[in-house]
Amino acid sequence: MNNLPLSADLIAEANARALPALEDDYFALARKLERAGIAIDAVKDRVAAFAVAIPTWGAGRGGIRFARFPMPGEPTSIHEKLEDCAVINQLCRITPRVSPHFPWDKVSDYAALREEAESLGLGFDAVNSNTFQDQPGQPHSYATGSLSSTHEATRRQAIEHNIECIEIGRQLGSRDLTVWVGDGTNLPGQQDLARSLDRYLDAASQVYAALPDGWRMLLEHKLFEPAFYSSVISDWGSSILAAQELGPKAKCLIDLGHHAPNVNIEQIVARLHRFGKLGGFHFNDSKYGDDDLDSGSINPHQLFLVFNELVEAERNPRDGFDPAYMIDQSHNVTDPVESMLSSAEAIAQCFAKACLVDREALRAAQEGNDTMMAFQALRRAYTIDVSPVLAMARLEAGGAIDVLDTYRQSRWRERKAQERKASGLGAGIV
Ligand code: RM4
Ligand code: MN
Ligand code: MN
Repeated sequence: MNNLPLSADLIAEANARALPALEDDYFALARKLERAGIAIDAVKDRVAAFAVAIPTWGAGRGGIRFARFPMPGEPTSIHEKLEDCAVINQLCRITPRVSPHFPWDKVSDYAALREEAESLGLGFDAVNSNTFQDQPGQPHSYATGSLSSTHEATRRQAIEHNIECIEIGRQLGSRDLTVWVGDGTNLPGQQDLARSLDRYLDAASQVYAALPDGWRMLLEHKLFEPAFYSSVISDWGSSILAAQELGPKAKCLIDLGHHAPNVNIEQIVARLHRFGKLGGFHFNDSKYGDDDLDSGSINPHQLFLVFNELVEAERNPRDGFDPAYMIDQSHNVTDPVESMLSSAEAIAQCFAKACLVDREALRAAQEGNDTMMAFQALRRAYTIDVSPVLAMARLEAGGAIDVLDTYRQSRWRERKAQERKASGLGAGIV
């Protein structure tokens, strides 16, 4: 970790200016929590141990089906993306791992990439395969499916790509393969709905068979897009059935944006955990569909309720509960570094609030059917401003008290705009 991109002096100077106000707020909150029998340092320790991975593809400006608006200084290679991810982690200290996507992040030497990341203070999280796009020169198209394709050769190509991702992940130090397929149909009758699932299961089991010891295969479901009539792994029901059929190394991954409107996602969390199948999370927020908006920007209360279930799950672990947490967002008009700093903060806030829930009071109210007091147990925790705990944990870990202000002072993006080549205008997610 000898290559951190921002000047330590800049962070230290910004922290020195912000420290008196932080100490004031921290000790006021400590007194408030003490009255409720909570030791603030214990909460701070839990926050300090919390981590959420960042996606390499979130470091660049995203795009929609209609356009992409590049920003000067955005990264255009995996190396520049790692640099930006290192800036994020240097400031917030809760994003020490990066989740790569292949073939987008392909390089010729993965041992060197791992070293490069380590020198930036970063490790690698889940590897993501991509069989939802065709790549130049690819022999078989995924236009009508990948792991569930009706063509044997196309299925084989998709299986081989996933196995290649595992091999790359092994070199990078990952231990999870996340598989999201866009497979599905766009018109009723296009495919036999039962047979396409059979084909998916058969192909996925061949990927599963290639998992090294200690690895997991995370199945990510998504209701629609790119398939608009039916998706093969459309919901948590399909996902858990597939994971159960594949075996113990297969788990389900919940992306917050991949559900029907108004679905009770926190209940899905509890259900998947009950069956030992909750393997990972993609955090983002949405108003309409898979909007990939910044975490906590639309429905922070839902995020808190999700963490409430995750903290419950931590207290009652099943099947080695150890979910892979990741941010999965598309930053279309903001500086992606700023969006991810703000999102990591929103996510950690909800985690910290969930840690503040008086579990005994909640349980007693639930057992006694005291509906209002059960809700109040959650409400009391949700309304506490935990930002001083987060800031103190960051400061002690070497990060910045005010992440966004320090980032702006560093003039990182302006400096990179002078050095980096311009990115393309093309539409799409990368
Ligand atoms: C999908 C899904 C996947 C991500 C791609 C880029 O909607 O969320 O996790 O790999 O987008
Ligand atoms: Mn996702
Ligand atoms: Mn998505």
